[in-house]
Amino acid sequence: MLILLVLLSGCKQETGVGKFHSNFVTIEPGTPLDQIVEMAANVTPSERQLRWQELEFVAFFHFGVNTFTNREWGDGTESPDVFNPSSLDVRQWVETCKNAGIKQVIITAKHHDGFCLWPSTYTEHSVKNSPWRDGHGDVVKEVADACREFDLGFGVYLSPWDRNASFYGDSPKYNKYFLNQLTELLTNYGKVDEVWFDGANGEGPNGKTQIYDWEAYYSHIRELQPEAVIAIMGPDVRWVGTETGYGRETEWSVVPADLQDHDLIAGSSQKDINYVPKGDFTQEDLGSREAIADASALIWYPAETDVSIRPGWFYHSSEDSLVKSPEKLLDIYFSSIGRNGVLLLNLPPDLRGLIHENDVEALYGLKALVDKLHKINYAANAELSSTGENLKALVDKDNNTYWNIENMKNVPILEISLQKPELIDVLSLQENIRVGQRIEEFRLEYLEGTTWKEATSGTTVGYKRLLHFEPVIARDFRLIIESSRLQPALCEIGLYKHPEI
Ligand code: FUL
Repeated sequence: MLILLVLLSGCKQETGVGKFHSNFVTIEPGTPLDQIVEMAANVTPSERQLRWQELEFVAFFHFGVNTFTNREWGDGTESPDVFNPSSLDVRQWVETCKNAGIKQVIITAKHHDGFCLWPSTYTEHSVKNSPWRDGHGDVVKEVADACREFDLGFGVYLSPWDRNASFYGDSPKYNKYFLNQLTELLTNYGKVDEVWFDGANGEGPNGKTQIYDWEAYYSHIRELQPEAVIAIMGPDVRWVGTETGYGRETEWSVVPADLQDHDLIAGSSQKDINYVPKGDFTQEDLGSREAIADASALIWYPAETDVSIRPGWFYHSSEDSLVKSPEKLLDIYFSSIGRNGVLLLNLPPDLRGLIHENDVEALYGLKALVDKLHKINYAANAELSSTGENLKALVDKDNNTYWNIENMKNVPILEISLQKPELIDVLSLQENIRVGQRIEEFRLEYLEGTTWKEATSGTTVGYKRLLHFEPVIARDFRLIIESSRLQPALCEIGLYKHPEI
């Protein structure tokens, strides 16, 4: 396990607190729990994980033969003839994302049907044999180019499960094929920021069993695109465990290393379209003191929360009226980005090869709500007081700086006195994860007359925590960090009005 961890992580960095940290730690049997907790508090993201986390909001484009056959899972027998978008405009996809505040996109270069959106030399099942642009088109290239033009990150989804490759199940041969496809994707399209391997496999009991050479895939990616994160069936980014857009209220980015187990991930992955995943990934608690007590190693393995803007992952005209509303998307925003996750929102291009008007409208509606939410941070002009140092860091919009409470003996309390009483119903907190994820329990109170009353409370913070609570009108607030693994490094605080009020 250790060798694997070193190969996958390879990260040591110096943080603001002057200690060397890394994104994994091994634990000797018999280590007392308080020491394990301290070790957990010092696990930090690798540079590539940090960059990814700070994106906050990324998009999926599910596009391929399924778009034209009106299916969710193709079986690999589709003729490339069906792939024929009438007016594909990838710039429209990427520009829409840019306008909506999305920072990176991931294209389904190959879904389970094995059809490649780039003209792979290793298969005939690709755009090169489609009527689209007389077989001279390359969707992957267009997406990569548009990402560069609009300054967005670029990622590829490459399905390990391939229902078209006749040699799928002939493990060495398919592994070689898969590596060749990775080589094409990772060398011909400039910088790649995320490689997404899903865990789905619908082969029945008599189906083909493919033994994937994950280690070879990972070292190949590290060699060709060292800055790319490898997600889901990969070491850098963890699937949150549902496809609803709702993450855990208690979300630790430091978890036991065995959560990287491929069988575990695949076992809890989607088995068919109507399957509700029920594996360990859906458990409520992955990283609490109890959850890490028996771990032999801990890793920084943060959650990505994926969901589609429509019921399906691929475009179906029958779902044009079922696009999620801006209000629903905002709720998802609170429950993904606001629960220490990165939101991966799927926008499936339609038969024309465009993001449908209804999806664009919903997405722009979300953007307007998010902008309205963040318009005034009432904490920014408030008087902040506490015994800690560098309080200004809490409202400087810089995730590198933080409220330094290293020498504080008692429970940290931050008092926030607004300029005048305001209606407040949203709390935003961020930890400087370069130092580690540490907060276990916090409470926000407001002063009513001479009595402090609870406005809201929570457990983990991590990169970001957003809480929407019953509105209160008050001038004085206080944040109490009731429990923390080592000194917390809170870097930002926000008090806002919910945009729907
Ligand atoms: C799953 C796949 O089976 C779905 O079709 C979709 O691509 C989703 C994001 O991942 O594993």
